Amino acid sequence: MSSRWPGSGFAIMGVVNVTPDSFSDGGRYLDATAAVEHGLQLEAEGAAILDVGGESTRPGAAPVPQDEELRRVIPVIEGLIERGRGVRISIDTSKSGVAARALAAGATMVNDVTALRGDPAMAGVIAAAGARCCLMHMLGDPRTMQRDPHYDDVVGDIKAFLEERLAFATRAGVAPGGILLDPGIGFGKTVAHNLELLRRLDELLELGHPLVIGTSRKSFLGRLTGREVDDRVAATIATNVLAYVRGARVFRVHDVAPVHDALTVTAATVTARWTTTPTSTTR
Ligand code: HH2
Repeated sequence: MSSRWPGSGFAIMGVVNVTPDSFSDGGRYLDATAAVEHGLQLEAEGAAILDVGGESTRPGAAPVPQDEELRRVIPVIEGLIERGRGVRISIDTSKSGVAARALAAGATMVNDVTALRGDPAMAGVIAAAGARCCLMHMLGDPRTMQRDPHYDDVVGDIKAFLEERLAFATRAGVAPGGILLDPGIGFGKTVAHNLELLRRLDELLELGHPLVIGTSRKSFLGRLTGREVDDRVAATIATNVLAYVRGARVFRVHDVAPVHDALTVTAATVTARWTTTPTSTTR
């Protein structure tokens, strides 16, 4: 059984990267059939949303021309809509042309890591389609973002940035009820910045929008644990549980099943909605 957002507390956004060079799963699902099968598996494991991306955002990633990005993602979105059991599709792109085609193919959300700064037509495309969008913080761009990032106050600076982007999006006609916010873990942040953001995530709740968090397999977890990218599930779970406790409700992850279990238990504990019946056991 999967948790749906909104309503039952949290939503998992499963990552479907149709790229040769994503940092943790590049090349694994470049073929549309493999990507669709992978997405269906993530839905079965509890993902309420699938985030389909055709261009890596890792530091130094090569830019992908629009035609190639479309060739990668559109068949996957069509396949997931045809064969999925109602899973919602988010398109992870910064190009308005890709967003428009993805929305026409059935996606209902745009996850733009530039927060509508990359393509001047993006906000209009989202507004015209009445789609949801995720506005994420990034310092600089993927080529430069990890070069000695600096903030006066990492949480305060990111909060101000997201507030300004929210105002921009709503002025452009994006429905405020469909806007999600993401501090952009790993996008122009040191290990200390990422940890401070997780520790003080609740301060971003004051912006009044659902918070998305994406820590999955990221390098700061490798720096903390000494583990390689494929061996960071426990670290990913720890950060997602903490983010839930601090108020995040949408969790962008590669390893859906274990994170879903962890958040189910966390949500039941924190919200105390689980009722004890006379026949239930305590262990
Ligand atoms: N992280 C990545 C990509 N997109 N979107 C949001 N909203 N939040 C994130 O934290 C986020 C994101 C990076 O992860 P991944 O997709 O696995 O890697 P790559 O960009 O190399 O494809």
